[in-house]
Amino acid sequence: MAKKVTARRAKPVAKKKVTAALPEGASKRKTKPPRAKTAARRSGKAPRAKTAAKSNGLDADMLWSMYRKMVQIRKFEEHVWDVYIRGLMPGLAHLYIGEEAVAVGACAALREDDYITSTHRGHGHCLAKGARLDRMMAEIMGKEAGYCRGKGGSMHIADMSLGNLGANGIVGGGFGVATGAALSAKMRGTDQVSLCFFGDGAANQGILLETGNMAAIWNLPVIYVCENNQYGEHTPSDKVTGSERIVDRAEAMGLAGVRVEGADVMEVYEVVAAAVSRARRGDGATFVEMMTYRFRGHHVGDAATYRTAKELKWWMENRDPINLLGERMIKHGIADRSRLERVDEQVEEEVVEAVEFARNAPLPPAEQAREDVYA
Ligand SMILES: Cc1ncc(C[n+]2csc(CCOP(=O)(O)OP(=O)(O)O)c2C)c(N)n1
Ligand SMILES: [Mg+2]
Repeated sequence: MAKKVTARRAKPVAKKKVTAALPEGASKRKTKPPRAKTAARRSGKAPRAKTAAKSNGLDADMLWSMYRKMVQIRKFEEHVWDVYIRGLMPGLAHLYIGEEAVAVGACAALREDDYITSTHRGHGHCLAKGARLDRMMAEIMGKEAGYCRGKGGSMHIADMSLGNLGANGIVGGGFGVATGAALSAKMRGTDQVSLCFFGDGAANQGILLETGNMAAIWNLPVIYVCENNQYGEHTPSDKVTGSERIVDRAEAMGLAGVRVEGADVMEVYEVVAAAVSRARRGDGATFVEMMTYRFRGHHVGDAATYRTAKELKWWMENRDPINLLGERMIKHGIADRSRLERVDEQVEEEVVEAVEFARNAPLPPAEQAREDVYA
């Protein structure tokens, strides 16, 4: 007779310190991520961060640029929500609100000719890699002026000229593309790197093991960035993921691994910049787990009733990446509230213009329906 299995995990993972301010009932899952440098040291071979954005030598221009970009993503998506509610776009969109620091910090560490692969929750990645607001919004509204001539929509925005190899409706669909791009860069003898964004849910797709292993044995210039927002659709990550720390899988694949507080754009930048330098030097791939949280539902039509208002409130009050950076800039005398507000107002105007552009742009003509179809 088969033995009754009582414990879900055969071997308990090492105990983590639980943040005192965590909401009740969330302590099992919402452990405070260790500081990146501690995690890096622990893993032995993970990159050590050494960049201009270190806490005391703050690079003001860079912080302003990261602040502005995060606000741009936030406002763009608030307008996507509005466009959806007004019935101006076909289909759905998965909002990135709350996770902005991951895309912005990571892409700030890349060159324009480096590659990214994105996910179904991809607006933030695309904007952080340099996409234009008007063409993004046009794509979301299915207009010909969009990045994929209105045929891709929210989940398939790509722009090869920016190294954006594409958002992807297939969960885990970026692993093969990003790893292949890294192999291509290596074979062509360039020093380009490739960065793969994916979710905690995607981390359970088998292809991660296959591609991560290839990256390790071929020493590929790739960075795997796991956006652990702690849910895959409506399912809490700990219900479907055997290890509390997804980054622990890195060691098994022979990759360097680091876990990062994903709401801290500077920490994200520092760790990814170190991983990028490592990859460019030919020292191989890195796996970075970013602890983050989405403030909206899985997609625009999801009321997110599977999580508590208290949990959401905690994250919004304590881990809003835009507020965290704004307060830090004020503390260090780089910004004051009125200048931050001016940025918000300017960006709002830019996004409103993009919405108007997209609204007035024509739909693709019917004759184009069969173009760009691979059969
Ligand atoms: C191969 C595949 N399986 C299932 C789905 C349906 N699906 C869409 S999003 C999603 C959850 C993905 O979770 P995660 O990777 O954590 O990303 P998040 O939505 O949290 O950003 C699922 C299961 C899909 N699109 N592709
Ligand atoms: Mg997730």
